Amino acid sequence: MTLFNDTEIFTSGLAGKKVFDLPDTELLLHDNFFNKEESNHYYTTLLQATPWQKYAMEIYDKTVTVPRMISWYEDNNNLGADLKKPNWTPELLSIKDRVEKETQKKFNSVLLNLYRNGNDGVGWHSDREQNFGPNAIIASVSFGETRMFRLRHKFRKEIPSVEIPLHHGSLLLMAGTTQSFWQHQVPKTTKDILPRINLTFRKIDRSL
Ligand SMILES: O=C(O)CCC(=O)C(=O)O
Repeated sequence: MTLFNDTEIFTSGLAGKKVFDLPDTELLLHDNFFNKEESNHYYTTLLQATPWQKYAMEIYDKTVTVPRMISWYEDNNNLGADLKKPNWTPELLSIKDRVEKETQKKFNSVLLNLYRNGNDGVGWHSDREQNFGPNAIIASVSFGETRMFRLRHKFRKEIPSVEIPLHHGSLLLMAGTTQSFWQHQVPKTTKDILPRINLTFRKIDRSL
């Protein structure tokens, strides 16, 4: 099946790599990291085959269901016997392999987010958890609808926020001190849009 061939529903962005010249961050965007055919294949397969779940978190004594669906995969030998996660699918393993070859880094887990429409998003946060270790490297792959990825410096309010459109098939690398100094979000939008899937590959050290 050929997807999106006639419609160009999912633009694939401009070719090439972009390194952002911003303080306290190492940020690299690789548009068209996956070509359109690969991206369409991964999009369709992940949309259908992923065990998407609602996720609720405690915020100020209230339980709030986040406006997106999620799924988490992690190497079973990292997790311990009582915490089994779904096994990595062939598609996830091949995406991980490409990302690892490009970054020369090894990842042992991935968080998948499904933004079903413009009502889904993620608020300002940093990916800063103890078991990521200092200066965590996060490799973020996007398939589907282009969504805006915003970054703001946590401490230097004079630095304008940055808006990066994350296109179908793109890879965004966040490294160095990014998670210590910057926050990011994917804002909701009133536009009538199609779903987007985002995968953030991480290295978790459960002994930390
Ligand atoms: O969807 C994205 O591009 C960002 C996802 C994100 O911020 C996260 O998973 O922590």
